Amino acid sequence: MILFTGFEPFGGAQENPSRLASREAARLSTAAGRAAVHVELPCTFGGARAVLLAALEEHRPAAVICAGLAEGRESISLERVALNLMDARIPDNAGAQPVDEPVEPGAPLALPTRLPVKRAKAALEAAGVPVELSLSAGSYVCNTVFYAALRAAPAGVPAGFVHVPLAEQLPVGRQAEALALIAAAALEGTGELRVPGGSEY
Ligand code: PCA
Repeated sequence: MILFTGFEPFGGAQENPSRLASREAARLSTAAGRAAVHVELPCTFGGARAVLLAALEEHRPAAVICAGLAEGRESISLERVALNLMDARIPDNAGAQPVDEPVEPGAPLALPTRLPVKRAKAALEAAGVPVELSLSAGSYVCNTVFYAALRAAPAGVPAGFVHVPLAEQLPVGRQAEALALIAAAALEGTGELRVPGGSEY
């Protein structure tokens, strides 16, 4: 079972493509013989984490692909590092605005993704989907969910975070296809490609 998560709208927006794309990715994966569920997360620091932990408990997934919207980006962003940091630019949907607080006090500052992001990037490129590796998921609710997923998913379960662009930038159908391909790559194993992927800034 694959667990896909996406977010409700936030910051006054009407829609969030991440929830549409992850719902459709669960449908596509299931149709391709890889059972999957989609769970929508509230865009709140406390609630998102609680709903994610409950979903992990309930579904005991073999892979966890969490998605969220990154408005300024033009490609599918495969996040590489989760930070133990909450520093909110705007209040969340419950009005909370943590400043420089840890997601989990006493836990490591940073955790690496448990998705084979370079292999997934190659798969997306082969499918003609614009894709990039990203070193930071920010310090808002998405990063908190990324960090919480890595702390909570049992060892050996691939888990990670993907930022999607606005639907105007990349149609939701293509976003969904990308998320399903990332899950398929993760289920093939966490073995990574030995290719350079760094950026200079
Ligand atoms: N994007 C926000 C939170 C919810 C979402 O879809 C983020 O990048 O933190």
